[in-house]
Amino acid sequence: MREKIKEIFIQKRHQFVSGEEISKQLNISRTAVWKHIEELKKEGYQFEAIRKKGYRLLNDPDDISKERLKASISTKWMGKEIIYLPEVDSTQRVAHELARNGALHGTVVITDNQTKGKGRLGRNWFSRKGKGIWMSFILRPSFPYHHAPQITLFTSVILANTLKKLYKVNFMIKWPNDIYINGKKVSGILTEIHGEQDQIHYMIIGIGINTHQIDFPEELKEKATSIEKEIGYVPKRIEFITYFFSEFEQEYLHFLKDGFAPYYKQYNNALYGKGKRIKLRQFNEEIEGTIVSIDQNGYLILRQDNGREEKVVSGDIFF
Ligand code: BTX
Repeated sequence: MREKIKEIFIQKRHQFVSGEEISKQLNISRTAVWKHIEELKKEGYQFEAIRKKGYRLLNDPDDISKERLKASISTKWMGKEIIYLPEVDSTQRVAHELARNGALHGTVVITDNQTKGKGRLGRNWFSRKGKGIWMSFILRPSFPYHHAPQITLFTSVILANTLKKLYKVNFMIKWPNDIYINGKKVSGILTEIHGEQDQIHYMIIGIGINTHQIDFPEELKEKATSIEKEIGYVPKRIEFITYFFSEFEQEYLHFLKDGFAPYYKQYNNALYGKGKRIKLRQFNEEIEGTIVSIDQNGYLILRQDNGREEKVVSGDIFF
């Protein structure tokens, strides 16, 4: 019920909404509305209250609008340029368009509602309004093309570290690009590269994080989760974004200098499914084996039935 009351205030931002209006709309008593508003205040929502007019939302702690992000972020380049769109088909598409037109390294496109979120290999990414962080950022790296896959792994480490630092949750990384908590996916990363031969013109890194979603569509119920579901309280998206940008910017310098090697131990410590037998799909081919680890280049090491270890550069894992 509190979620519905929140929605009403957010949709009618800048307008007064009376307790009576809410009570009628949601079919609850005015006392119940008042109690929910008191609870929202404890969560950091601020209201202006005027007799006979009702309440007006002044500040929403989960607001990720451009002004709010700008005020919170203190990085040098990561997220220095922010494009906030209340609704968009895919932040990935917009970021490509901006990058083609010369947008700066570190430019971020973020939305509250993504209607056609993209996953890898033409899959969909479910991005419900206000229930997650749906963003893409542009990088103009100086490293060669063949190092590009490592940036996805590097980003996974930074994401996982952010989760651990802020929420003390037991995260895992499913090679190459998903973050898992308690066996379910909480976040996915999509890296797209534009370049030629040995030169990268730009990369777009898309990140989807389920922050507040409690209910998932039927097909995702068994495999998806959210930060809120796992930690039991409402996380603040702005806090996550601010911390993640600052970590990413700092560590990116090391990544440029030393590559993925300084991060592969952290990745291995969090590697999901170590010792488990899996199927790995690459293009139209399927290999079976047991996950051993990943190496310093970010390749997955699989032990096959004949005992031979094989290094895999890319693919999709199925348990
Ligand atoms: P992926 O292809 O590894 O994962 C997609 C698969 O994950 C889907 O087929 C589905 O089974 C499952 N899935 C879909 N939505 C969710 C969800 N919300 N939570 C958990 N599991 C889900 C991973 O692709 C990369 C996803 C990147 C998404 C970001 S959002 C911002 C940016 N813009 C954009 O269009 N995509 C990226």
